[in-house]
Amino acid sequence: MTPGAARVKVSPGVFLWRGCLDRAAQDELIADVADRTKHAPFYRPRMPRSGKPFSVEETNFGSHGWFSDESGYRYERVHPVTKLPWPDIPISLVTLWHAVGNYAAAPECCLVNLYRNGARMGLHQDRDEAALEAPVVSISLGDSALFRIGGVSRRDRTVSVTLHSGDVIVFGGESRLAHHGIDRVMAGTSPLIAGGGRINLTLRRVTDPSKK
Ligand code: MD3
Ligand code: FE
Repeated sequence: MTPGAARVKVSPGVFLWRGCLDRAAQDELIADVADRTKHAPFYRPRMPRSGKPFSVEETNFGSHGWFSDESGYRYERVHPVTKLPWPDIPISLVTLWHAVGNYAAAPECCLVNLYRNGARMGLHQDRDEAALEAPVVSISLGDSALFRIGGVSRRDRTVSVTLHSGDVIVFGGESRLAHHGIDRVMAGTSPLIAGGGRINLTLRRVTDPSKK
């Protein structure tokens, strides 16, 4: 898990480490996810108000889990189905956060997104966290995906980048409130996940460590 020299600036505040995780590290993460999803299975969040199910399936690790249903977007301490606390964040991911994040406090949420059968994620902002000065660290596993990022205004122009298995991308500073989404996942581009698909792990600080 050594973030090598290949750090690419995608847009202001956005840095991409291509091939940050080798195949062994990717396999280990998939095993970590499989262990934990036995106790905290994937579920389909629903859109606020309409209740329309997401095409992406989700679960979380850590003290805070991101969740959405008819009542809105929020962080929850327990799994919506099992009502148990979320599993712990794998140590290797906490280490990665500290290696690339340039932020003193620990991550509190690892959102796990599973993309199968044409799942996608529309352009949105992440702003349910109190700790907006903390970066967001995202790890791509499995099939390649076309990621799009714009600016703070929804009308700002966007740039697209293909994310491959093992890529790590860090969003900080002025990009923290940038609009972003996954336009499509390219089926059959990676052998990593049994049955195909893409898993994205997103590490976030939720509470502001200076307000505790
Ligand atoms: C840029 N997930 O779960 S991760 C999400 O690949 C989400 O599953 C996408 O957007 C995925 O909210 C993209 C990359 C990401 C995550 C958070 C960000 C990019 C971000 C926050 C601010 C700016
Ligand atoms: Fe997001």
